[in-house]
Amino acid sequence: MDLSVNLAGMILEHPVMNAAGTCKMLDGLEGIKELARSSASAVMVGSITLNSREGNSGEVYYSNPLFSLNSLGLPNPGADYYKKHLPEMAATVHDAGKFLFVSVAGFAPSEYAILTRIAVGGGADFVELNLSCPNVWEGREQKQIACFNPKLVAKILNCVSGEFVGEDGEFVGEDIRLIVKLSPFSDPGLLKEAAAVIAESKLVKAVTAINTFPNAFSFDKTGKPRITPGGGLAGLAGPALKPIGLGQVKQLRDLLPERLQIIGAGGIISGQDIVDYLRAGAVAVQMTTAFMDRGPKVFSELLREFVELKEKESAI
Ligand code: RRO
Repeated sequence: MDLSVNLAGMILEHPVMNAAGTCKMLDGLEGIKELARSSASAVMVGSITLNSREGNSGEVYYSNPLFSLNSLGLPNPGADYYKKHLPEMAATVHDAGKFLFVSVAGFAPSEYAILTRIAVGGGADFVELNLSCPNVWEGREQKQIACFNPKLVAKILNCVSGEFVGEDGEFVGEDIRLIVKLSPFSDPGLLKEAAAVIAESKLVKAVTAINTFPNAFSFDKTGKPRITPGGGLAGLAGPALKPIGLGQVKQLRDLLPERLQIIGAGGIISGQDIVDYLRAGAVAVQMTTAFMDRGPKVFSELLREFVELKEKESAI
């Protein structure tokens, strides 16, 4: 069965891949090499930052069958590591017939621009701007989540576009495949504003909806927060996030021009979840919690379920 997907002109074998936050290194259990051997149609690396980051400490991940919580805090070895290793990462992924996505997270608009340039230079086929990281804390201060500030989103997109201007001042970034990743918006009016800003950018080809729901909280049986950093506040994902994710995809499909595609994420643990996200308006899907909990075999397992459902559908 042909499951191929045209994402911004690139033909993915099928719509299923890992989400950002699950693969940062070349080697290791959840490294690029492992993902290149999996059945995912593309490999997402990142989010990466300019400076290396250890990430948050203590309990940073929890999951149960209903939801997951994380406060990883953007751990990654920083731009120098990726400058050195992205070409090999790209070759590994390309040799496996897959595409390389790199998620970048800046602490200023200029950092998004620099990181995008590094990702493209290293061979990334797609660059995902993470405008929605909920878990960066400086003491009790939580870093602003960029996507909730449309003016900041515009600044970041302008800054990244500015990186792709030729000597004569003309735009030379037509071939850059930029994706922006958003948080779930509880205010439909604000989502409309953010969508309008994104639609104005020539660089953006797709939107990933959604990142985790910020600042969720859970106690363990003894009354202790399940997550240590941020006083226990953490990004919520897993099955509980699916109806919210579907709602965001549906709204974005109505708000965005047709040329902007949508990648769905949030609570995908079965083939039916993939069908539902595609029905809501996504062209591809990403997984975090299911991959974290079940490992790389999750891609072949979900694909099998997805194909079975498609076959039943076409038999009707
Ligand atoms: O690293 C994290 O804690 C993290 C990131 Br950057 C993100 O975008 N979303 C998330 O749930 N966790």
